[in-house]
Amino acid sequence: MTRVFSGIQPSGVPTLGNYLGAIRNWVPMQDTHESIFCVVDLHAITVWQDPKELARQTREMAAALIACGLDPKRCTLFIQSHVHAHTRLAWIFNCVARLGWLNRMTQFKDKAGKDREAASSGLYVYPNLMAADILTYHATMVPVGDDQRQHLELANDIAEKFNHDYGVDFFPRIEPLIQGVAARVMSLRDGTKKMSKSDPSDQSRINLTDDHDAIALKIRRAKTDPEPLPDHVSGLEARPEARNLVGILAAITGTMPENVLREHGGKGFGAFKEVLVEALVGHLTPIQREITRLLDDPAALDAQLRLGADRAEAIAAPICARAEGIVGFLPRR
Ligand code: AQP
Repeated sequence: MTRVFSGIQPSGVPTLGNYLGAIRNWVPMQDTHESIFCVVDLHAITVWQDPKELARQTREMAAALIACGLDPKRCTLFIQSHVHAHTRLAWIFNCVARLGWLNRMTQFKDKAGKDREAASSGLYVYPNLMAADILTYHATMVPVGDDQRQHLELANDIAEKFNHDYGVDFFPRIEPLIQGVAARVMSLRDGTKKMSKSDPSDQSRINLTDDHDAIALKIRRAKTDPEPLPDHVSGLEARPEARNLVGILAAITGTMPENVLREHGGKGFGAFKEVLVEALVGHLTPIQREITRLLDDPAALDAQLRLGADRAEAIAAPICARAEGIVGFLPRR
């Protein structure tokens, strides 16, 4: 069975972008692939996180993943810092990846912003850790949102260079799996920027935990243009905000944007936004109830994550140890 790996940062509440671009696509994979999913807290601290909040958000993220349909019995679900192979292999990859490769990463440029000198070195080498996350499981398929495509290409470059430099055929090639009409959900305030859990404006995103009123307010305030909706997808060209809202409704109702426009083309945004609010509330309410239920029993949640970490460790540690042997590290006897 193909081994699948993916992760999500506990850097805030999961957004509709995380859900539609990634989490929702992970759920069916549990039945068709050997699936490993991880709350990547090591990645989260590449930008400042309040320690208490990080701990709370890590549990909340794990609860949200289960509430969205990940079943710790059918997949391996764990917290990244609980399995040390990730950081051990990441160090080797820090020494394999070239600075020129990292300099091309657009996520670093976006997140570091204008003051690059002040960014953490962790943020810079983030893609090397991501490569280690995947390759310490010899996973070959990685379901992610479109924003991660460049990092996965880099992971393949690292795997290839490792194999070439040490004359081995050890790390496999990774296939990104970028699925669905909502592979990139955009900010509600700026249709050219992706929706992010750490965007300073809460109005830019729908959080999976937002209640009816919050969703209604954010969607009603979402930036749009003055034109009514077109009848055809070609009419969404150069209208990023309209395209985003149509894409969200299509994804949440399990259809294609052309079908949404067949039904709503010609409407103004006022009426369309009300349809979108109802669809979002209907879809997210059961997930929110389940998150609350799971967080009411943190000991049970932690026990599930501990079992997940044990299972992950059993796969990752031997692969990492073999990589260390290839590099020439003397085993501890
Ligand atoms: N806007 C998005 N549309 C579609 N997919 C998205 N993903 C993130 N944003 C969108 C996908 O969600 C998965 C987990 O992402 P992550 O938490 O590991 O990192 P990220 O891509 O940096 O997500 P955020 O929400 O933007 O977090 P912050 O604000 O902390 O940086 C990935 O598969 C990603 O593609």
